[in-house]
Amino acid sequence: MAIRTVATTPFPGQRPGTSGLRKKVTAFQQPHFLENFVQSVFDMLGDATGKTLVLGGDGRFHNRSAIQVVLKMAAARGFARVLLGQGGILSTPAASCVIRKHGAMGGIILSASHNPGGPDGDFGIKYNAANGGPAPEALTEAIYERTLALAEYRISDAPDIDIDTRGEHTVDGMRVEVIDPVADYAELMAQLFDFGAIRRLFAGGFSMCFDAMHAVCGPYAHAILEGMLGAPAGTVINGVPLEDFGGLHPDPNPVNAEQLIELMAAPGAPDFGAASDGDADRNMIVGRNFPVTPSDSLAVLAANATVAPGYAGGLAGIARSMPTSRAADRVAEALGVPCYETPTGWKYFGTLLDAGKATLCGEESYGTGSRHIREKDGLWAVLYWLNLLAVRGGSVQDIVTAHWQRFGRHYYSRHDYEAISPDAARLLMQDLRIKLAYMAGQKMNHYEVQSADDFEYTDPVDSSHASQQGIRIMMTDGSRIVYRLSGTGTEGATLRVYLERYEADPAQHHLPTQQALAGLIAIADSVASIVLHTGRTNPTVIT
Ligand code: G16
Repeated sequence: MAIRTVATTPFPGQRPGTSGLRKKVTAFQQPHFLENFVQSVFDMLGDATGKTLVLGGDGRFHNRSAIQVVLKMAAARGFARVLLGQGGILSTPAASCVIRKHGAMGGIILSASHNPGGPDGDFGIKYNAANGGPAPEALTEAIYERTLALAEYRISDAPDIDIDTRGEHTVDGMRVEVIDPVADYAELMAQLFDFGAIRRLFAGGFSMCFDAMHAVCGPYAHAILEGMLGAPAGTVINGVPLEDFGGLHPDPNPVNAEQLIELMAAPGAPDFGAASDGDADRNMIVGRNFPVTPSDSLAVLAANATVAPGYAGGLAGIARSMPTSRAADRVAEALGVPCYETPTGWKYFGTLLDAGKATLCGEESYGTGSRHIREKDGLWAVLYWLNLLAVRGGSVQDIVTAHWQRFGRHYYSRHDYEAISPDAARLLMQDLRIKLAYMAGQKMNHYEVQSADDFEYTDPVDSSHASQQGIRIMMTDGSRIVYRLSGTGTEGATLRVYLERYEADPAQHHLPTQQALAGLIAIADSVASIVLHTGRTNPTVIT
């Protein structure tokens, strides 16, 4: 067997987005496309001699063939060992857990997360560093620069290995250990949560539906919920990972997880519902006919953090992405701990977690997590809720409405305009930036603008700086409108409009969300001239 050096030319557009490089499967199927990116990642890493790389993906179409390519390139790069999830499967949180537990140099995760899969769907790749977290911005930019100058890559001509059988294999002298993708992760969950209390909850007849959306969380949910915690068989639905997610869009929100939402609204609904996404890092929590917003979920978990043994010592701080509602800020204030506001992207939480400044983190995009790993973690959030329900009793709705009574309610919604023209999207944002300077003091319907800006962030730990992270219009009553362009889409551009209104009065906590936000929605549409710029009269998705 030999290492081949293959001449190549750069592909434009290999800049990682909010979370790694995401493109259509057909883009990744072009000769050299994947190899170029992997080589660019490897070129930016230090000496790999004697080091371990973790490898796995969400099982989507193209995962298995990409795994073989990465293995052969890792052998050519000189890694001593690869820990590979059996069948090429590793959820994003499990990969983060395995990197940390086994002291790996880093990991490659093959996933386009919540994006649709299949031959016509999306594929993705991201590099996670030794702390288990997404590569920081400085590294992803360096990788991108490298892709633009790449002239060759190195790959072993060793044959493909059997990735379905656990145990040791060799690729050109590099050891490949095919591991159980669930074991390390399950062990960690059992350390954090009161599995005894949750087992008793299920034994007492508590019912749950977990929708794995035919994505990677299925094996984890089966093993932990039905296996270790004794939930009845059938608790996990859509639990077999499929290459095209069974045609589902594995994005756990009330629009895409329609089957679960309908079930939870039907007579005889289970006590508790939850769903996770393509790579199992996102989660949605649903009570009986009662979806919980991710922002509220973070705030509720923060307010009740100490119910779980792994967090019995309390919180050092909370972190949320800027567009996430400020429900968590109120909890942080009550607890007397700091609340950090970061740009969108889990990578921005890494330094805060490493420095012990934040214990819980969350994002409006159905992401919640903690210091236990360096990624958001879908099943972890579900187990936290189960632990809370087991200790506190009552329903999901009881817990959330009691929380609103204590802290007030942050009505919250996100309106997405998908696949719009990138030029139109840029122009819309540009126009908004021009308007920022004279917005303060303007009266809009019954709102008055207190301030408006383009969010900038200086990391309190490493002082790295990020600018143009979303346009914020803040009202005097605490309401907000935020505009951002998505960094994870693969078709045209996606405009996200985030709407938030604070309501202290419990008598006003029962309104339908879109109704409660109607005034702000009208302002958001007109200030940004959304119809004029995009030609769209309605959002594609409202969550
Ligand atoms: C990724 C990031 C998240 C981010 C989300 C949405 O999630 O990890 O931090 O909130 O994208 O990003 P955008 O608004 O730019 O599309 P995932 O689950 O897709 O990896």
